[in-house]
Amino acid sequence: MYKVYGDYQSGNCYKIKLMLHLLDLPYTWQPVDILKGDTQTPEFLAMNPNGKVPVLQLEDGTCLWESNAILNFLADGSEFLPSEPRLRTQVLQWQFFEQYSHEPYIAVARFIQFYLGLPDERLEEYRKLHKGGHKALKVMERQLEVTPYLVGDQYSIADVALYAYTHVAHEGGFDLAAYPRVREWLARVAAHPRHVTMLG
Ligand SMILES: N[C@@H](CCC(=O)N[C@@H](CS)C(=O)NCC(=O)O)C(=O)O
Repeated sequence: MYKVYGDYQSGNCYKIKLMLHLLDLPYTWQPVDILKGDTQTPEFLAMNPNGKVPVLQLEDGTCLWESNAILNFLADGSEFLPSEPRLRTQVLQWQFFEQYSHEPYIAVARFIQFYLGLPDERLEEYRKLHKGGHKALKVMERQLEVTPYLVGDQYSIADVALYAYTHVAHEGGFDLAAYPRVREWLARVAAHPRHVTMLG
């Protein structure tokens, strides 16, 4: 059985939980308190030298880290990861986009607002993050005007990766009113019969 080290409120950790539910795989969850420094202990750093959740521990003790890498491991051979090289590359394309052009803006703005309570000294940074976050949402909106999921007609781990922080973007102060296709896509993803919510 898999063991996940994670924070329930973290979108990066939620990706793993959602994937395990979509694949109907059993797992245990070990809560990790980021704000208390649980990710910086020698024991945790032995599992992930980068000191971040999520970590997926396999039965043989191997620890995998980086949320999107873990998604690729779990989804291998399933309907959520196409084997055809062009489609598989498009899945990776959206996952790299998520880590470089989406998460650093939307997740960090959410961290400042939701975890830290929007302290004055981070307001300027928060406003700058909004510019980058809206740019990422526009890129998604344009793709979702053309296809129901980020890679064509099939729900894939590209959607799992981007759903995680987009569905809680409002907790970082992002209004999705201007992104109707993104909102329809959020509802489409949430309608999957094995969908699980972040805190569910
Ligand atoms: N690129 C990493 C990012 C992981 C990450 O930023 N995790 C945060 C929680 S969302 C964390 O563990 N922060 C604690 C710390 O940096 O000490 C991934 O996708 O897994």
